[in-house]
Amino acid sequence: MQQTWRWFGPDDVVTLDNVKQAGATGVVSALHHLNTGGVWPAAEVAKRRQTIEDAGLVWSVVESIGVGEEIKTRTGNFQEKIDNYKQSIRNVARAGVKVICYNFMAITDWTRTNLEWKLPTGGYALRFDAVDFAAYDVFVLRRKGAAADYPPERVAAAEQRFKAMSPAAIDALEKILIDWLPARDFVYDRAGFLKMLELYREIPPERLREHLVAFLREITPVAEEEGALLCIHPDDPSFPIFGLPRVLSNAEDVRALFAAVPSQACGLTLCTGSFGSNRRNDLVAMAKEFAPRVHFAHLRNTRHEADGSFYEAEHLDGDTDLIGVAAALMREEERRAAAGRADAQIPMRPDHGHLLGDDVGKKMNPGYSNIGRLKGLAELRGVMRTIEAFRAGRID
Ligand code: DNO
Repeated sequence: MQQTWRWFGPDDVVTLDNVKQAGATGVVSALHHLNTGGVWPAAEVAKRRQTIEDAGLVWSVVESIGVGEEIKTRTGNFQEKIDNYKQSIRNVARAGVKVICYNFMAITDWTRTNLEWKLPTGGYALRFDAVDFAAYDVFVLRRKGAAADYPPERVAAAEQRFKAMSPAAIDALEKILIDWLPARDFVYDRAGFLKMLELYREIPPERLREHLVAFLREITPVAEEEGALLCIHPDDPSFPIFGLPRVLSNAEDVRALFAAVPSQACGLTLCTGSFGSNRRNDLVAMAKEFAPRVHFAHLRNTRHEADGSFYEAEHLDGDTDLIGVAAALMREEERRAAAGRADAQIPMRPDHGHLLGDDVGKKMNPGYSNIGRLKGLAELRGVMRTIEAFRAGRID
């Protein structure tokens, strides 16, 4: 697999130099400052590409061109936004960046309750605490009908938790849940968030899926014309939150999408961490089944707890068998190479990393530390090299 690394642009404190030192060759980047629904101008795309190439790297993947709420809800100026999206696809593809990742999560992007959860080793991880989440949803946000979405014992635990929280702790939790950048290119306050939740009450999952398919039927032909590969990123977590509809949380969702839009240009970002947040997902089986249409892989791990919480574990030490996933994707690469396909190499990136060592206290994007990701990539590189050696018969 091609080893890539997410870089948020010139303001990212983890520099392109760091990317090279980590041994990645490809960069995953987006024009975050332009992710408000307009066209990404060709000149801006060219500028980002030049910056990456000047550092001796290649811009391999766009992650992400943001999909506005108008497109997901099919309200307001959604058609204009779809047209802009098409032009952005053309502009990035013509600049040579052919893999385009996006997601279709209503309002939110990946959601955690704690961005610096102390691990037994002393490093810090991202964590989703099911009780904190319910405490916010039921007792702070007071979303209509929220309590009915949780088992009664979780609501009871959440009430206790809420009663013990200081106003500052509540503010901190709220900031993490509805108002932070840049995993999302947008922020909400409580009133704005509740308003969006109301809008989505009218949109059950089947409707949201129809909206996704309608969107893809418009943009996939553009990607085909440009030789680009679209790859949807799964819902994170891969179960409903805030009562919002979900459309890409498990194998059935992927099957339904692939059947509705049967083009090779309409593919998947296999994010093992996002799908892995739902214990029912078998990532090795999913990697095998969907491999022909996996255009990009995010490799990270999760560890589940009895009460529904999970945290982001060591790359090789969570509940997901990342060695099995890597082996499945590498088999797919062999098949593609044998068929002479141009996309024989699947770009992968070590997704998220723990906050470790000298990185602690630096202003890094949560999950996007230097040392933690470097460690994740190094471990995954070791896995890939070992699989290669084994398959080449150099070891038995
Ligand atoms: C989390 C990321 C996601 C991802 C988007 C893709 O770290 O994998 O934020 O970039 O969901 O659109």
